[in-house]
Amino acid sequence: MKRLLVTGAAGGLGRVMRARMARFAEIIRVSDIADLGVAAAHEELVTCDLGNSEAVMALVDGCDGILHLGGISVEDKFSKILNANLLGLYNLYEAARAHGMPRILFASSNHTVGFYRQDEHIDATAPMRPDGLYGVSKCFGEALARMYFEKFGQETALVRIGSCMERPLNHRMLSTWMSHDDFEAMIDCIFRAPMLGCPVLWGISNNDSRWWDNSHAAYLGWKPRDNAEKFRAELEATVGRPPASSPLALYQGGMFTKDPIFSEKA
Ligand code: NAI
Ligand code: 15L
Repeated sequence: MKRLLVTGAAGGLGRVMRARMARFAEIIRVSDIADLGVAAAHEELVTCDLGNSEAVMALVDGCDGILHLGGISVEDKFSKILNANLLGLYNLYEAARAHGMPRILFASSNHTVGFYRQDEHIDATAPMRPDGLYGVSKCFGEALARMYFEKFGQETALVRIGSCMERPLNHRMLSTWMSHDDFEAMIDCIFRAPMLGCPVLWGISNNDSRWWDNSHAAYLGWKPRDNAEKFRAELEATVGRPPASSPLALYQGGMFTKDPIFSEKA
């Protein structure tokens, strides 16, 4: 690619991936509403609110691919989710439609299916069961992307990320964890694939105790190499197992299932 856009580049995952993106394109356009620091030689920095349609139109202009990590990433007030994850996504897809439909990787979330129990194994055809307004916003994002694919041919990978971080932090993440290396390899497969379409992909490493089946996406050639199991002994010795009645042990979305609807007044 000539130019890859990375949104949410000041965030937790964005900072890690920003540092790994140089090999993917000649120019990396990094964007966020928050401070992006100093540009590397191969980078363009653009501060932008995803909720601002004109700014997003300019942001996408000239890009051949979009790694869309930007947005509200946990349960929050609906007004914040509405601006970044609903309006922001609409703005992104309208901008992509106006600028040659660059392929998009949309960072969706396991919280689209958070109310499945941990003893259920599901694939990409399972009905959505979001565990909060954040999860609902990712369901909206997936539906929006699907509509732009059916109507216009806009390709998107809908990546339902489990827990992408340095290491799993609790027992639930022995199932949901995805290593940074495996995510980078997935990004590579998604942007290199001759034909992508609009698949739902589960963003997890090759964890022994996984709940989600990615076999429908074998055509992408993504083979996650890491396995959260290597952290099990250490986690059980330090954090321990949650009680069997805890949402952390019951639901795929863990504690997100217990989040309240946050008041706009607070
Ligand atoms: P994060 O919250 O650390 O980063 C998100 C970034 O989006 C922040 O830098 C924030 O400033 C930016 N942002 C928020 N509102 C914005 C707006 N209106 N305009 C422009 N930028 C805005 O989240 P993280 O962990 O880096 O996740 C990245 C993406 O991956 C998010 O979309 C999240 O929902 C998704 N995801 C992440 C998972 C993980 O394990 N890290 C798991 C599942 C999904
Ligand atoms: C998410 O969707 C969040 O963005 C992230 O912060 C993690 O909490 C992750 O899910 C998870 O479920 O572990």
